[in-house]
Amino acid sequence: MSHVGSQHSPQPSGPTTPRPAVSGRTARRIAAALAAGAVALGLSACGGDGGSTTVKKIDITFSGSSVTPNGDRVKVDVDQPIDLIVTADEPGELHVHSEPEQSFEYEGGGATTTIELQIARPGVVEVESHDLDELVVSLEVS
Ligand SMILES: [Cu+2]
Repeated sequence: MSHVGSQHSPQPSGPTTPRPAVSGRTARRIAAALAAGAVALGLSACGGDGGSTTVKKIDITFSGSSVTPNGDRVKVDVDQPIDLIVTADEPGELHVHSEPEQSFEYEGGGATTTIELQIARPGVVEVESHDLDELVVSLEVS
């Protein structure tokens, strides 16, 4: 019999079994799902929580040894643009107790200086004049 050898040909078995051909398609599906997830994350990061983007303007007047306002609480949103509009008879510096702290110089002689700031996290941020040792406003950031 000339075909005996073929009857004893080894069966494919064990680790040499070829894998099903779907693995490539599965990998593409996973990649697509990851991409969709990334888009969703991007949207939620940019969409915000409806916080105001309207500029909050706070007028501050220094005259002699007094300042107006003098310890008022002002509510602002996280990342809302804030303009401190400072009119002063003497030049000085405002201290913003955010993280990190910031200080801004303003002009004197009755000039008006606009200081722009934004607070990135919720909390209470005090704006002080160290020249007068006075609390000007407390920003309630939420
Ligand atoms: Cu300070």
